[in-house]
Amino acid sequence: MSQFTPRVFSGIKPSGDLTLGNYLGAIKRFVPLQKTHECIYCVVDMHAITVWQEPEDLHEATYEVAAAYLAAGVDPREHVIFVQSQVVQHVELAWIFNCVARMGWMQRMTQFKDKAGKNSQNVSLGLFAYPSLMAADILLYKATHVPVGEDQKQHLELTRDIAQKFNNDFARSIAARGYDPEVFPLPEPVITGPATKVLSLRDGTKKMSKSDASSMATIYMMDDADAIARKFKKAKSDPEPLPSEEKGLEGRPEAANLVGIYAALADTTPQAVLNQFGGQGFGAFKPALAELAVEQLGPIADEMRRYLADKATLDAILHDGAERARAIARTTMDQVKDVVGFVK
Ligand code: AQP
Repeated sequence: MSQFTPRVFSGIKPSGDLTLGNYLGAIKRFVPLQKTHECIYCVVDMHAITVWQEPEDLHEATYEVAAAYLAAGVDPREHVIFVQSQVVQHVELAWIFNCVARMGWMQRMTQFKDKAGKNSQNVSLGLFAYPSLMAADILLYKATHVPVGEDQKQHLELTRDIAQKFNNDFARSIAARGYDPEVFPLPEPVITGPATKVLSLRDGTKKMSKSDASSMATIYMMDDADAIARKFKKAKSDPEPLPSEEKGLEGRPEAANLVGIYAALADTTPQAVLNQFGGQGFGAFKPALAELAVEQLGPIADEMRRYLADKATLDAILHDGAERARAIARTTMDQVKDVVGFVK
């Protein structure tokens, strides 16, 4: 039996309006985990500033992420919702992890390479160190499970490497101080379901992203019915009808993406979607998909607007969450500092 309590941690950056990718890849999947795990969901504002954010936009987007967690059905009484910058221990642990992680590990991170592009000498040091802060976010709470989209898989592997190296490097100190056998668990990524990588609606080689310059490529969680219908109508597809077997989606990324989105929204499988729509063209499928998306996202967006109009309630929920997060974070940091050899 593991020495660690099953605990879920995940976070979203307030770096723009939330997308259907954030919803299906992360937020929607946060909700059922509440039945089986203690859950901690964070608005990771310190990650957001690794690239430039207008302060007013960051401020509003922070509330938007919190509102999305609540509107989707996360219960802040039973579980924890908080803002990363309100719990100072994240940076403390991240610094220690900067001294555990190796340069070579960080240089392999494909998200850094993608985001830095040809500009790698001119991006922030924070963008390079991002995965070390992410490891701190997760391990501060000794989380065992992390629901994320596919794009975060490599960062999760790095988190495990950092946890393992910390446990090994300090094994003697850990044993001597009675924290046996390990300080950190090796957290498992939870990457499940038919929409772990929602693609841009305009380019089947790119993921849907908050920071995409084209709003037509992206369905936002707070888009109205007209915008959703228009964007799906214009979404890139192909001239073939939908196949009746999943295998027929191979080599058709745009078609597979739209079927995956439908399946995730309807809580079913791509094969079940093809059982219903196989043989039909996109002229019939896209309006059905838009209707389903409006039906699912509409009530959540209404609830988000209700929360966003009542910042006092959001602040109260976030302050309470930060207080509860801090209590766990302090215990971990007392242990970590002791193990590292810092004087109390
Ligand atoms: N397209 C996607 N499909 C499935 N899951 C996705 N996620 C993001 N995009 C997709 C998941 O959403 C969670 C929060 O992500 P994040 O805000 O921390 O960072 P990100 O992955 O970099 O998201 P964006 O939308 O692309 O933001 P920007 O443009 O600011 O970088 C994660 O679990 C992620 O996997």
